[in-house]
Amino acid sequence: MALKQFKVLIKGPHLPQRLLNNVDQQFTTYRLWEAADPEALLREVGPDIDAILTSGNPQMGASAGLIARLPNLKVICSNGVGYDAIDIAAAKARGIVVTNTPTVLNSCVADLGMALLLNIARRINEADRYTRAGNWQSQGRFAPATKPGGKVCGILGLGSIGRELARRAEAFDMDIHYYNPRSRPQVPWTRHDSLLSLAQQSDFLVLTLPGGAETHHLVNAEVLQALGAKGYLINIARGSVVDEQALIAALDSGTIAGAALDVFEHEPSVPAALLQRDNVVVTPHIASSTDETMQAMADLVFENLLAFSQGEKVLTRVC
Ligand code: 8YV
Repeated sequence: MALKQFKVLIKGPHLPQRLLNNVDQQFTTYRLWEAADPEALLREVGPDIDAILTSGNPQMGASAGLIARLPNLKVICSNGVGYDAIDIAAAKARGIVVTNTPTVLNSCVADLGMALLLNIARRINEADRYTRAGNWQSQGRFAPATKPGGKVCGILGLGSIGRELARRAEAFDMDIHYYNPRSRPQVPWTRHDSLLSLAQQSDFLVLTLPGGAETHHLVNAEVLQALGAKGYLINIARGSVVDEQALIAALDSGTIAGAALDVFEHEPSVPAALLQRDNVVVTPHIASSTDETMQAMADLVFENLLAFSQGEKVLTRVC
């Protein structure tokens, strides 16, 4: 098929400009979110769409409803490793290929996870505010924080990102524990048979598992209770994995010591109760957001789309 005959529906604006430029140059593209009447656009061009370009961002993905509107859809190419916002069952039912961007973002996501752990442990954001407010002069030394070295870093989900996180935590002299549905015999870390057991023994519980129905609210009030009053929760996975109201209640009651969060249940909306606390660090879903990794992800998405459009094997296939 001539490249320009290959029609791509771009789901939303949360995509690197580099990727948008490449796709616009090679294919015929339609920007669903820019359409004055998206429904009219889907009626007009939906039958001819070959591909959806989207991302792992919870606001993007590809719903079963959208997939159903595109009878000629052949491939969904996503910018991101997580594909919980894409209806995989609907895609599989139609034999639609889905691609994502694993591996290229592992180190950046793990870097942010370690940075969030160090930040909440050493209360860096709080110390920054303390200093800027002139409190060092007026109130004296900033109160001591917590030493990560020698503490237990509990990793929920020992996939490729979880293993990168473990390597970083080991470099800070932390004791690595993990819970994963499948044990990883080749790793020298302590495996737990349940999330509750992991939470009970963790000082820092880091979430690196996929989002989706199977992990929805996996971290609930019981798990937070097990993490305990000296425990910290770090989430670089998906907001959906944590019962956010239970987390707020646990912070209110001192059930846990604090939290550092890069993802949220209803992002970009973040509950005010999480923004008004010194013992909560928040970042706006930036774990993979470095120039280098954004470029690598954008190029991988484009290579997948180009390969598919040329009848070649895609590089990183989900289904
Ligand atoms: C992506 C992510 O950058 O990879 C994922 O699943 O959540 C992020 O790393 C984001 O989905 C792109 O918008």
